[in-house]
Amino acid sequence: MTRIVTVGAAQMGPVQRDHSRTDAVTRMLHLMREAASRRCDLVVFPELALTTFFPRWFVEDIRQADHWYEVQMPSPETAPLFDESARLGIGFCLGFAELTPDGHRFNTQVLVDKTGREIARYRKVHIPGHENHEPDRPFQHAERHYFQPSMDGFGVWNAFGGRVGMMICNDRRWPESYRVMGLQGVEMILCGYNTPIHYVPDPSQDILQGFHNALVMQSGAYQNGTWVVGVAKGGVEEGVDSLAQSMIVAPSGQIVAQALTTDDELITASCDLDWCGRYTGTLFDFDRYRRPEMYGIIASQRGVTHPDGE
Ligand code: CDV
Repeated sequence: MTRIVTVGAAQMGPVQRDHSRTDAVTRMLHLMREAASRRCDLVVFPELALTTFFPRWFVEDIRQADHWYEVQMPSPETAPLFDESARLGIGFCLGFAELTPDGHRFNTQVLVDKTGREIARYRKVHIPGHENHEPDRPFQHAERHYFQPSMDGFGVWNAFGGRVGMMICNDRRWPESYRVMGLQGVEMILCGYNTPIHYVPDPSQDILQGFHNALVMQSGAYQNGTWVVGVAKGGVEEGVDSLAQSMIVAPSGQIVAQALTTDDELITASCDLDWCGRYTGTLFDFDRYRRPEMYGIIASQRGVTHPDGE
């Protein structure tokens, strides 16, 4: 029996500062219903989907930013997503800022099954940007001020008839993210993102944002024999233009669906999870061909050491 998961990548256009959570949820409900009408098993929303990308502003006293975080999931504002998921019989994955009861702040994605029940929670591992206010920037990317990195790492869960993993935005640029999930037999990785097109530390990368986005997800998919679902919050949000180009990538590395707009848009693909085995059972038969004894420094060393010891 084939194992087909029909997945929807529910790209969102901008969520402006004065848009409420209810505004965002209303848009997501619309996308979810469209996904259900296209027979999706699962619909994936972007990183920090409920609010604007608030790390673009710096506030010294982080408690003044508490209103951007969710202290419960579901909450009265987000419950309609869980209720509609159960009513329609469709799972979903949602990115949000999480403030835990003991005061920890994470950039989080939740995976919910077709009955509206939480399966898993993933907290972002690679936190990009800066810790302190950098007033010379045209806009901030202070994720390192607002979020602590996950201590749990990359999990893989039995869900939707296969093995599903999650990562968030900057995680997709790091080969280790995919490999840690690949070594747990992942078959589909779900990834929301907010990627400003202007990369302040090196603007020469601006024109390459779309290329780099595809490059990392296509190579990660191929090298680990997995489906990858990348979902943007794109368009001009509070004056900052962000990459759209949401895509669904096959284990072959081929893009099978890609968003055309920079706004709310659903793209779908029927993903044969058994296709993963064509890669993980041949070229990338990890057990047969990997040489972990040669890769020790990947797990033991953080930065670069040069051959001359500098
Ligand atoms: N939200 C993100 O993690 N954004 C980052 C930064 C570096 C733009 C990204 O990798 O796309």
